[in-house]
This record gives sequence, structure tokens and C-alpha cells, in this order.
Amino acid sequence: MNIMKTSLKFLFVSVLAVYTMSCEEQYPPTNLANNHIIPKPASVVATHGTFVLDKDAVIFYDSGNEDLKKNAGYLAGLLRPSTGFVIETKATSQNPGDGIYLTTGADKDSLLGEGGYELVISEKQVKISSPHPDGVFYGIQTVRQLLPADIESKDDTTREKWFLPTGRIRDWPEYQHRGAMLDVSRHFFGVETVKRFIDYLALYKFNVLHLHLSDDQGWRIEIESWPNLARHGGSTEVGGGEGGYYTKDDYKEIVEYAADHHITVIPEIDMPGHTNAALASYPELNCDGKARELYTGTKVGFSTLCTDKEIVYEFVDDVVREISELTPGPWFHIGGDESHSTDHDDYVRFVNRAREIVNSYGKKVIGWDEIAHADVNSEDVVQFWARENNALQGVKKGARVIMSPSSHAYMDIKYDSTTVLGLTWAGLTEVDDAYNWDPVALVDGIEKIDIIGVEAPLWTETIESLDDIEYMTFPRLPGYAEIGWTATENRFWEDYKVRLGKQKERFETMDVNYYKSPLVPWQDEEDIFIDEQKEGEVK
Ligand code: TNX
Repeated sequence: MNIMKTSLKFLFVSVLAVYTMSCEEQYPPTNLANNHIIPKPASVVATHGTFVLDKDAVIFYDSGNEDLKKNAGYLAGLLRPSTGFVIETKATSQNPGDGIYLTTGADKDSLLGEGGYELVISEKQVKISSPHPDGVFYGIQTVRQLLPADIESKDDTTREKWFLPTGRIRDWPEYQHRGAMLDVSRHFFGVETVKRFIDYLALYKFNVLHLHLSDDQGWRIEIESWPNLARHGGSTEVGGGEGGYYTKDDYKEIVEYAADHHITVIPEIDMPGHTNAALASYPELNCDGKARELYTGTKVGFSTLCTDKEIVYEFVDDVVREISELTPGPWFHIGGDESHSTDHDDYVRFVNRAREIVNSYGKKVIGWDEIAHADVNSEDVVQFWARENNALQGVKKGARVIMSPSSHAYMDIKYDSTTVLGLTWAGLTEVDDAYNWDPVALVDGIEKIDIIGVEAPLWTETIESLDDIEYMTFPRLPGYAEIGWTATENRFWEDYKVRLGKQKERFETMDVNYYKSPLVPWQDEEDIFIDEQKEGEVK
């Protein structure tokens, strides 16, 4: 019986192989509906033709639009290594009728909103239009995912023709805030690592990078008026390693790189708890006037700024001012979590003053859900991570919410009991748990209108390298992207896991160290091709 089975299987595979070879010219399939784009687009209509991208391709963009010019340059740069094509970018004042055409000519298309786009692929042209350059950038990511995984190769594949199936995609984000957080304090990560992280966010249409820049174990950004923060407070990390910090130029470089990828950086200075690194750098920030020792362990809740001292508010003012000057985005995150060593009334007073300082530098406040105990209002955002009551209280005071439930959205939580990296305090978060939740269904009394979006934090007590970052984020990160982008009624784990499984070759070509979850049907691209051929036959 077994022999029978094996030989049947062999016969089946050989037939498929011959069949595939004889169909080579048709590669890839021409059915746009068979895409495995993440996040899943709002609507896809296939027209069953093929667009051919070769070395003569030109990328056109609306003349006079500097943002689109940048998008065009970005796309040409994206295609360059793997195709080897030096693709020309050209300004145009009208639809050229062929090539790749990036345009904000969808001005009146209100359904798309600022982040939405329409991608129309015909045999002659790939046209990406959106009311806003952000949407065009997202359309570019969709095109990228429609191309084979090889497109991510850093080396010239020498492939002469690249194909896209024809049709129309109209697509827009469900939430305006789609973020990930990187804790650069517990372990420090240099500019290049942060840039790779930004690359991954861009691929999945995230638009926010939240940087957790200070904590007990390290202060990670240069502050000119308080130089010892970075010099001393940044000199170590969890486990006693070297640590490090961003100079102002480093931080600017990150912010600019993020902006080039249509991502806004949110800086966080966690206060009044999680401040040991600052308390070790300046004795006057402590109530007893004595500097603390640097800390390289992983406990939380033991440190607090001395909320009675005026010098503490001068410190907060200087820090907020210097960082805000370098931050084009509208937000400043003041942390506010786990201030277990701060008296409740002191905490409330501190947060209220910190809010005023942030507002005085033209920024809006975000804080972890505990800040709802202070006088938050409709200008503020509360980041839900632990306590439903806090989030609800924030909403009752008029604040809006970012959803980062630690039971689903924490990328530092282990996948299963065998995961070597990560923590377990919030349970375990397999890839299905990471995906299967609805921001609106989390807290009774918090409605869609109260929620600006979702964010997946990566805390780094156990994370030491880019490889570690990748292992914990992949493959959960694409799922968070889909929760933020795709309407809940359009999302199903059973469908998502198949699309995720089809990213295998892309992850591998990108050299991403990912967790091969047994819940995901990982597929090689040639098998996908065979499957899609089969599907084509049946239909
Ligand atoms: C809780 S989430 C924290 C962090 C830790 C994290 C570890 C939050 C606002 N505070 O300080 O790094 O748990 O998962």
C-alpha cells in the first residue's frame, strides 16, 4: 500500500514537473486574484493578462511633485539589485500611457483617503494613484509583493523579464496608526539595525516607529544640556554589555530614513518610573540627592524621578525640547508605565506637568495606559497594554487609544514553551494568537471611533541582535500589519495563514531569521506556482 502510495506520488510529481516545464512561458500565473499580499487589500479584480517589466521600463511621476519623485527613486532603487535594471525615472504632466506611472491624480477619490491607493495593471502600464504620496508608497509595496520573492535578492538574478498579473486593486487602511515599537534601551541597537527594522515595517505598510529611548538600563539619546545622560546613562545595558546611544545626527538619520519610508518616528522617554539610567547620571534627580548605580538586570518598578523637585521639571523640559526639535512627527511619548515607586498623587501631578511641557513644544502626548489617571483629554493618546480600566478611563476623559494588548501584540513574548528568546509573563503568543484579535472587541466601552490604531512592541530584555529581533518579529509582524490595515470582516486566520506560508521564500531571500511556526503551511514558490496552475485548470 505504502509503495503504491509512494509511486503514485512520484508519478503525480513528475507529471506536474513536466507540465510546469511545458508552461514555462506562462510563468507566473496571470490571475491577480491569486495574490498573497499582506496586508490583504480591500478589493482585487483580475483581468487575466500580464504586464512585462524589463530593462526598458521607465517610472513616470507627476512633474513638480517632489514626494512622488522620491517614491519613483525609491521604487527604482528597490528594483535595481535583483533585476540589474537601471530604471529611468521621468517627470510627466499627463498619463504617458505606458511604463510605471505614479500619480496623485486620484485627488477626488475620497473613498481612498490619504493612505489609500488604486493600482491598475494593464498589459501596457502599471499605474499607482492616490490622493497622497503615502498611498502611492503603499501601492509600491503591493507591486513589490506581486513580484516573485527573487525581487528581494541583493544580487542580480539575471532574470530578463518580470511579470505582473493584470487587474485592479483598490485598497485603503482601516486604522490611521499602524506601528511597531523597538526597545533600544534594554539592549542598544545601532542605526543600521534600526534601518533594517524600518525596511520590514515599510514592506507591510506600517506608518509608525515608536522608539523606547530610555529605561532603567540605558539612556539612548544625546541631550546636549544634560550630557551625562547618554555618556554615563547609556554606557551599559541588560547583562552588562557596552550599551550605546544615538548622537543627534544618528537620531536625525533614523528619522529621515523613516520619513523616506513614509514612517513617523515617535520618541519615548519613559517617566517618572523606568528612569534608573537618568538617576544614575544626575544625583539631583533623586529625592536623596544621591546618584544610583547603573542597572543591568531586568526588574521593573523600582525607580522614580523625584516629583517634588523643580530641577526634575527643568530636566524634563530640556529633554522634551531637545528631542522635539529633532522630531518632525506630532507625538511625544512620555511612558508613564509601572511607576510603582511613585506615590499616586505625585504620579498624577508629574504626568500633568509633563503633559504641559510636551504641549508647550508643540507635540501631543502619548503614554502607557496608566497616564489615564492624570488629566488626559481629547488631545492625548493612551496606549493600552495591560489594564482595561485604565484605557476606559482615558476614553471617558476624551482621550483616544492605541491598542497594544500584551496578551496578543507583544513581540517579546515567547511563541511557545520551547522558544529560547523572550518572556512569558503575558502567556505565550503563537502566530495565530498574534493575528486573531480585533482592536474593537478588546475593551467593553471602547469603540472604533476611540481607537487610532494598533502597535506591536518589541521589548528587548532578552533580545541582543538583529537576528533575535527578526526571530521574534517574524512571522508575527505581518499579522499586526494586517490587523491595522485590513477591515476585520475581511480577515480570517485560515486565509491569512496560507498567504503567510507563501512568504517563506521572500523571508529567505531577504535573509530574515524567522520562526517556522508549525501552524503555518510554509510553501516554496515553485509549489505555489504548481498549486496556482492546478487552480487555474479547475476553474
Ligand atoms: C512591561 S509594557 C513593560 C516593559 C517590559 C515588558 C516586557 C510596559 C508598558 N512595560 O517595561 O519591558 O513588560 O514584556
